[in-house]
Amino acid sequence: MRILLLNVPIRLEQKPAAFPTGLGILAAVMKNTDHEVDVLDANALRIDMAQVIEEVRRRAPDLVGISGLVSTYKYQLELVEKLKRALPGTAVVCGGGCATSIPGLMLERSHTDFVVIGEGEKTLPELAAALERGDPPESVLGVGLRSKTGVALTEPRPLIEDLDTLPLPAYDLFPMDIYAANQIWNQPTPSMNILSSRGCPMDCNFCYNLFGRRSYRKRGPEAIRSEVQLLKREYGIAFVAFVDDNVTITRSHLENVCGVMESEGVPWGCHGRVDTLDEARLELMARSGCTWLGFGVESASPKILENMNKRATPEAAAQAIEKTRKYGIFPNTTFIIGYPGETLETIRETARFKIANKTVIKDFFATPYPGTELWNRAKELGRIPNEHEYLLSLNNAGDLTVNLTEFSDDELTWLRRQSHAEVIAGIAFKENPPHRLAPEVTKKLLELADGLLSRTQDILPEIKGIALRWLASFYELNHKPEMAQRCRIASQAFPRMGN
Ligand code: B12
Ligand code: SF4
Repeated sequence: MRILLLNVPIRLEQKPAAFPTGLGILAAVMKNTDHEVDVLDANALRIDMAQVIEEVRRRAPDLVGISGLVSTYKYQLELVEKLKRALPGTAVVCGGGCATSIPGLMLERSHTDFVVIGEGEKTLPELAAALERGDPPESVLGVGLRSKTGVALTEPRPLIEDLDTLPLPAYDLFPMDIYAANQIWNQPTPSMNILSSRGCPMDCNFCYNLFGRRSYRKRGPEAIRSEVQLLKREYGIAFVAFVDDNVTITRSHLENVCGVMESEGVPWGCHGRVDTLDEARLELMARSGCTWLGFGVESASPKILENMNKRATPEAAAQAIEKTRKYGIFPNTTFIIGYPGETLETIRETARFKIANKTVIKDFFATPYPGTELWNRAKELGRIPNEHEYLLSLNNAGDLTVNLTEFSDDELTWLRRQSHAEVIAGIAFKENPPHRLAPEVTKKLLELADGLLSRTQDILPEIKGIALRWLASFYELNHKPEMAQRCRIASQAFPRMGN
């Protein structure tokens, strides 16, 4: 059978940097069968849909396997439609985050023949073999299909117990020069993303766990080493991004990863959880070449963190940021605005936290993904009356797709933008005392103060006080004591920020 694996475009506003690891492993698995395997990576090549259809038509596969996240739902519906029209005899199978989280909808709303739910390494070869032999696909675990009575899902596919039994991704079938050349997390190139584990043992209720809860499995050090060595040898990789949910959660696993990376001598980064980032772990990570560490702070409001079931505190997050910096690793924090229960006060708590911890990052909007608790909550709140319509509108979580708060959409959008501006201003004034500034920086800060003081609506009542105290020092330094005194007196009308 001729099999074509197709990666759909994602985040067209950025250069393609994230190698599709799941599809890469599937390609390697299929290479080890009797089938002929080929890849069309529409994300890396950035070809439009007409070119995709043309290319598929040219290659004339018997089966097309499409991979995409739920945010590519709209694209996938259109693609499947056009594929089935262009090549009616070709079986279409959708897998990945979209098919796994909404198998029923994918079958109802598109003409895909099958969806594969969860891990595809065993399911896809079995499905392809069944189709080739003419066996009933109903016998294959982890598949969604159409039956006489409608949509049917076969029994779930058990998880792959030992990840080390899987082959390395078939990198040679992908346009690796494109992926390697584009920066991941602003780190050096050539770079590549890999995984040292699958799943996450935690249960944050906005997070979609693709492989189900209790699915946390780790790769052994030798498997990780062989992949890093291959990437060094074939692509001269200068940075490895571990995109696992969580590399720091188990000390023994982190030690394995650090051991491999230290001996391979390649700088690396990963995601972790704030409550696991103690000094011993950070020291080990820094020593082994870790330069970037991402963690979700999400909110500095204990109430919102509880709503999220984040099981972490703002204090732990502040400590994690401080210690990460202490060891020379860049802490990349992420935050969410607009969770159910968000108020002006919880937004303020988060903005104050960012200023105190000098983290400049725009919030994501709380975005419910099917299969999460947040999705259930959004449905209970009546905010997703039509799933199909809602899913069509999904894109980046920087866009407001559904409002889960009591604010209006305009208010929530304004709050996100304005709190970001105030955080930038707060950090800029605190970090840049007027006495040691280049003239162009001084000019920028004067403009910033001007803009801030002429505003009528602030999120942080203390932000004008910060600007006024900075102006007071500026005028003092420039021998304008009266102006300085006026600013100092004016600043007293505003509360001071905690630290
Ligand atoms: C790298 C990554 C990305 C990359 C792209 C990844 C890609 N092309 O695969 C980038 C950075 C672009 C990205 C973006 C986003 N991401 Co992301 N991302 C990840 C991350 C960290 C790793 C993905 C990965 O490699 N997984 C491991 C591999 C082994 O699994 P897999 O790819 O799913 O493949 C397996 C199966 O799904 C299946 N399979 C996959 N494809 C196919 C195809 C066929 C034919 C078959 C049969 C089977 C099959 O078999 C594979 C092997 O078992 C995951 C979290 C995680 N740790 O998994 C989130 C994750 C996939 N992302 C997610 C989300 C929500 C997003 C965003 C929407 C978030 C945002 N902030 O806006 C954006 C997309 C925005 C947009 N404009 O569309 C969710 C997915 C939700 C969902 N239901 O799809 C995840 C799970 C994070 C989470 N916990 O919420 N992401
Ligand atoms: S947000 Fe992070 S810690 Fe929470 S469940 Fe998802 S991956 Fe795990």
